[in-house]
Amino acid sequence: MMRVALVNPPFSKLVYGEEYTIKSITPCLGLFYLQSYCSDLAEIRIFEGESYESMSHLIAAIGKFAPDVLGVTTNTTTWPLCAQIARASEARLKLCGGPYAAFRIEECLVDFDAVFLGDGEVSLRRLLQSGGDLTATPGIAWRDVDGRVSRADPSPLLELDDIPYPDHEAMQLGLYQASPHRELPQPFATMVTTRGCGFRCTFCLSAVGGLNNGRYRERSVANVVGELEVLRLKHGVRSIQFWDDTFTMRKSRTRELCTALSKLDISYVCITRTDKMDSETAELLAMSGCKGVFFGVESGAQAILDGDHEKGVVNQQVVEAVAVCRSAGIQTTASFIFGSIDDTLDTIEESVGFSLELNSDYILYNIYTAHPGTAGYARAIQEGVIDHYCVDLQRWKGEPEGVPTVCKRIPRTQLLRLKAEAYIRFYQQQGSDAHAYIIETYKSELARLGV
Ligand code: B12
Ligand code: SF4
Repeated sequence: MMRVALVNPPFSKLVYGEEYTIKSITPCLGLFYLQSYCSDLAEIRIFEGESYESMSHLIAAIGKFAPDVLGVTTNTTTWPLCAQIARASEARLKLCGGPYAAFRIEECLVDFDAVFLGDGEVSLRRLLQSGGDLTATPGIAWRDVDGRVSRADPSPLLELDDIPYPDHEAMQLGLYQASPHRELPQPFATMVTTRGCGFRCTFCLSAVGGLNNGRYRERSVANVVGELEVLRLKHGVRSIQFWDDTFTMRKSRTRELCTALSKLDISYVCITRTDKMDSETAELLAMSGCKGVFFGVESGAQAILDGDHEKGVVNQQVVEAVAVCRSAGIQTTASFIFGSIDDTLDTIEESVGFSLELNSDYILYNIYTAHPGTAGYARAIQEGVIDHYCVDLQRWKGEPEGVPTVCKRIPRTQLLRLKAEAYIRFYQQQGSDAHAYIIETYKSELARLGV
């Protein structure tokens, strides 16, 4: 039997910084789905980078397993580590997939033999069945004997109910930790009940044009409940973090799912759009165990929300969505983006002002990254803000994640400053001692930035 190593590189230090201790480590579901779909064909082991002391420990563990096939999941942040893992491996076939690789084929084919485009289950299965024949594998890009990039026909998209549940046993649930903000009862697990989203937000790879062209697909409620029962009865899981892009996409499904969830005695958190939340939905979520909802608000300046992000939401809907959740007893997190192409000091101040009035329980202020494959990335290139960039800490000095800022009017350091100040303002306004450590973290950040 072939041996396959599937690797998720470590990311928390890259994303949250060395000193930042608040982190949520959750299993890489995409790799666990690949494993469950192909486990009869190969010995597949998953390597979660976060659980190793360092990259060299991770690389040594993969080497010890001596895989025939190495598969690495990529995103913009971790790309340099993905390439490093491939270079260090002696596997006969080196494969990559995930959100970065799908849109950076040529770059990935320097260190990898093939790039998997979109959902990987069917493609990986065909590859393993063929004994590693790339020419017999749908849904990939690879270099042919002349070194030219070839693209196979896309894989058919599976019915999600046809994919076996990920192996929760193998996930070693104890390895992972939910975000401590959430106060979710342990043990917890993560799940996706849908894939894709299909709205048109220009910064997002789940949008039209992104992975699987953003196509929205659902698992049946019965299939979801079956997995929840395994988690509850076999693993004693008491809470779930649903990673669906838009958990409440369809009202009738939300009703059906919440009715089923209410019988399971499980607490959960989920993500959705503000225009997919109303008082009925909030009540349904609350009675079925929902403790928290994450909303991508993006900007409090309507002109930026419409122009840069094409979110398709008006800010009054954001206000109402947060309010109905609060009335139903559900905590909310509002996530904002600073530094989109046309953001200015005024629009960011408008956004911060909006966030302070919104009265959400938690807040996230992020700095915009133009991810390859998004409409925002294409626009940034078209308008000459960036060229076709590589993730490169040398080239983009001072850019923490090695990617360039695309904001036309505000440089990165100033965005970092605005972000730290916004966090301090938000949590000072909340006034609770519980948030003192966040305020201190961002005061240190301001000191580091020389303010
Ligand atoms: C859960 C999640 C997280 C979790 C991570 C959990 C984990 N351990 O992986 C947390 C909260 C930590 C997180 C953090 C971040 N995330 Co995130 N996250 C998601 C989310 C919502 C769901 C991922 C998921 O489970 N999908 C379901 C599985 C089934 O799909 P999949 O992962 O794509 O895998 C399939 C295929 O892509 C393919 N495949 C993937 N890898 C491989 C490898 C091989 C070898 C093969 C054959 C196939 C294959 O096969 C899989 C099965 O079909 C996605 C959005 C989305 N809908 O995908 C964003 C997403 C992946 N995140 C994104 C981003 C930007 C981030 C952050 C950078 C944000 C930040 N600044 O903090 C960080 C970076 C984290 C990191 N790993 O580096 C972007 C990535 C864009 C990009 N090009 O990088 C996404 C796509 C959001 C978006 N819509 O734009 N994230
Ligand atoms: S609604 Fe959310 S998941 Fe869907 S395209 Fe927009 S940002 Fe992405």
